[in-house]
Formats: sequence, structure tokens, C-alpha cells
Amino acid sequence: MGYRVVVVGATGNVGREMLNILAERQFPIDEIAVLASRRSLGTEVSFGDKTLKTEDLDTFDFTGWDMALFAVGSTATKEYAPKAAAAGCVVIDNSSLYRYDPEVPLIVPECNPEAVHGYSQKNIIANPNCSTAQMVVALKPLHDRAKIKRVVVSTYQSVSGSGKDAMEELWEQTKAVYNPTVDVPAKVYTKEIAFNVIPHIDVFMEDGSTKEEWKMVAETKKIVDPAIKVTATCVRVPVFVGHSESINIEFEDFLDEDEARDILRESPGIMVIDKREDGGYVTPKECVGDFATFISRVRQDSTIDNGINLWCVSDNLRKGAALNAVQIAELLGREVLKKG
Ligand code: 11C
Repeated sequence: MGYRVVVVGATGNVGREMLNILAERQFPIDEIAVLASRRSLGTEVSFGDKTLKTEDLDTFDFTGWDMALFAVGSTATKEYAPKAAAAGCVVIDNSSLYRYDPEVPLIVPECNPEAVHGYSQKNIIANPNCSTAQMVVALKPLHDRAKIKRVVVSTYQSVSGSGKDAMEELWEQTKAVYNPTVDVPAKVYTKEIAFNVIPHIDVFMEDGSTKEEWKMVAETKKIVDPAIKVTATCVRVPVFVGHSESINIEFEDFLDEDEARDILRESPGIMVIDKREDGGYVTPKECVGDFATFISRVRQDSTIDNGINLWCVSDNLRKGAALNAVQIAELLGREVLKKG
């Protein structure tokens, strides 16, 4: 026996990846419904070798459905997730709406799978922000060994994190560079993204940081350890898919770079590619479509007593969103619903 699963926001970047990953991982499904807003209604989406027609989120009855993977913005989530949850359908939500709610577990299955049991407080589980998800996969096993005090992270985030319109904007601006008669003004971003980098993701906060940077701080604390201090600078780069992060970690105890590499190599969800030679590291282009979080450039930071630097790359639509949501669904099935 399998599950009755709903994917909400099935026509977006993340919704489509959720369907791909549910099919790729052969998630035990008896019935699947794909929902979209009125605007995308009737659009067809692929699920394995099938084509599914989207149904109307506004009128859908969640009663009798086991779980709903939400991949819509916070406004639609606010309206529809409580309806699904009240109907007895467990919501796995990719928006930021519930992430910081103490009654909603925020889960990266490699880090805090035990938190799944907290789902019943609201019948909702939150999926973290993409830049947090890949970072905590790397931090958690190192924290278990040498206790992390502080993390300094700089991100290089792909445009797919902002959705399909942003991917289109990068594509059109890139082509326009070779055709000076065409002007493609910035719409999604505040400045041109083609052949540029923009140190601004999400809205500005009062302290001068951005919400994306704040999310990395708050979510790492909730998922790994509230004692870890994180300072982040989040930057958009002209890459279609795949977020990269330069991470500097200060530990309480000394951790040798070889041991750090070995720990990461043995840890779930991580692939270490670290050859210290030309091309012996992973770039975002190479991680697209993969499940792993890739770690390269592990090395001692000799400017502090107990420091390690590393480079972390992952497919933001997968580990950063859809894959993590499906892993939560698998965890919920295995530990709680026990149907599959
Ligand atoms: C980006 N990290 O790359 C964002 C996208 O809170 O789920 C995901 C935003 C979120 O723009």
C-alpha cells in the first residue's frame, strides 16, 4: 500500500522537480494530484512516464490525502496549508512561512530526522531555504565531532532560486550582450545579472543584512544547534542552477583537515571531491540533477586556532528544495505514517 500525495505548485521550478524526484526515487504512491493556481490551470506536467493535468488549488478537497508537498509562495501557503492540515493531510512546506514557528519542525533529514515527530502540533513540516539546506548537511557531522562555534559563509547563488522569470532574464540579457540593438532591462533583479554578480538576495533587514542572510543564521540554529553563530553574505551570480558556498568554520576543538575530509566522506548526502589539482573540485554546472551536496577545497584555516575552510556546491532545486521535501516525505512515511 502506498500514499495519496498532493503536489501544490506543480508547474513551478520546484514543483516540477518534486514530481521528478518522487518518480526517480519510486516513492510509494497510490494516487497523486497536482495542483496549480487558476493562472496555470490545465497545464500538463510530467510524472515519470505519465502526463498529469493540474487541478485547481482553490477548490481542491484535501480530505483523505496523506501528504501535500507545497511549492508555492508564502501568500498562497498561508491560505491553503492550514486547510490541508485541518483536513488531516500533512503539509511539507517549501516556503519560509512556518520555518521559524516553534510548533513546526524544520527538517533536513541528514541532520535532525528526530524532529519529524513534532509534525503533529500543526500537521505541518517546514523545508529550509536552499542555501541553508546544503550548508547544514556539511556542518552537522563536523559539529558532532568538534563543536562549531562560528561560521562565516559567502554564497554564490544561481538564478533558478528566484524562479523561472529570473532564468529567462539571465538568458535574454546574456544573448543581448551580443546584440547591442536589444535592451533587456532588469525586472526580477535590481541590476543586470548577465556577466555580473549582485550582493542582494531577498529584502533588506534593519541591520543591513538581507533576509536570505538572516535565514541562514536562524535556520542553522533551529536545525543544528542554537549555539552556533553564523554570519552570511548572500550573492546572486549568473549561473542557471546550483548554489555554491565558501564556508569558514571555527570549532571549539581542533579538527585536522584530513579528518574533516574523512568525516564528510562518510556522512550521508555528501560527496567529497577534493583533489588539490587543476579541476579537482566541483562547480555548480556539474552538480545539476544530482542528489548530493558536493564538498571540495577542505583546508585548515591557519589564521585561527581551530578553523577549517571548505567549498560546498549543490543543486538548489534538489537538495535545496524538492529533494529535501521528498526526503522529509520518506522520513514521515517511514517513522510516522508507515504505509509504504
Ligand atoms: C534564492 N534561496 O536562491 C532563495 C530561494 O526562502 O525558500 C528560496 C527562498 C526560500 O533566491
